[in-house]
Amino acid sequence: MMGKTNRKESAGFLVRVACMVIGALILPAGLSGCNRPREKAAAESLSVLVYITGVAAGSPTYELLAAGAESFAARHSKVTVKVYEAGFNQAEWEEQLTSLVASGEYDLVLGSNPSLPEICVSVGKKFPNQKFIITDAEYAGNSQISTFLYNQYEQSLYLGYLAGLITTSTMPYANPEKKLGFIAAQEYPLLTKHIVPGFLAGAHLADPEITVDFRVIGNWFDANKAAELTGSMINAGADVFASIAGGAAQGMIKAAQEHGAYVVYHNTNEYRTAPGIILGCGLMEQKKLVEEILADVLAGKIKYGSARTVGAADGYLSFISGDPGYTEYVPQDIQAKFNAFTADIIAGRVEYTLPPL
Ligand code: RBF
Repeated sequence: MMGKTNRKESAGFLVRVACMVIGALILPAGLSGCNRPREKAAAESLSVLVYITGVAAGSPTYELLAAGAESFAARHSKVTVKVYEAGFNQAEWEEQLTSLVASGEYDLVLGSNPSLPEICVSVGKKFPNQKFIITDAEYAGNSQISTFLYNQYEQSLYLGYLAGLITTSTMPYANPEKKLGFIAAQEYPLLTKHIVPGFLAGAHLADPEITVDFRVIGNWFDANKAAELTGSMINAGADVFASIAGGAAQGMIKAAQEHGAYVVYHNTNEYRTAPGIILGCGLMEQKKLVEEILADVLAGKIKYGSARTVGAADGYLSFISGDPGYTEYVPQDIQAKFNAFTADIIAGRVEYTLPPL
């Protein structure tokens, strides 16, 4: 019995390897017929590859992606989830994804990164039956791919407004200069077209004279470099910081604590890391969205080829206003102005144009 199973497995393995080689290297797209082990209806079972473009630890969008898929699988016995961390070498991501998809084991690849759709287009050409759902990204018109973009302009608008209220306040670490700091791991369109412009626009709603000192680390893990940059930006007059830097952001928080500056934080509840320093946290409802997406996959309701945008009005981006890190440390007059502003955003009363990506 054992021997039979083993033979079957090794035969299956050989077939998969052959398919990998043929599908990836020799036959043109659509002809190989490999990577087609799952012709059954989506509702019967679902095998999901959660493809993390980096490492999960320290990166809220990835942690929430994996958490959403795993919690969905825990509630649905026919759903299996494999979480794969592709690491920080972006040049290897396509090759890694190609070999995972070539195994034919996954009905669905689930990822969260603005740069993933283009990689999926390329991998999908070799494996025309593979489906991809990518959040935090926008790509329409490919029948294998569905995307869900968070309106990060909106989250940055309200975090920028809060940072603007703080830098122009009389709080202990707020200096007379109207200067904010923004630390990015790397530059990419969602950052330069939505996140940073939204942050500056929000700050300008507090005071049009505010400027943003913008610096780039060069990777998503170097917390020491982030700390160094933060220190020099504080010396140059920045007193409230934001970042999109994954795990490296911890260096910025440390430096803000050491030198005396404030932080507003995107996507997750980070207040407890530095109470009195981190004064505002946005929340990306990635876990909720992922669970909804997987429910739709099971129900056959996903529209491939479509690109959906979600934001504050429909509850996918919010601000964590009930935490003591906000209620106890932010002065009452700032809270009053800021709470009115977030209510206006949710109600669609703040006018802005979302720039194209
Ligand atoms: N965000 C993270 O939190 N950690 C990462 O390691 C990370 N790597 C990224 C790599 C690339 C090439 C791009 C384009 C974005 C990356 N992001 C990362 C950003 C993330 O997908 C998202 O846009 C931001 O977290 C803002 O919501």
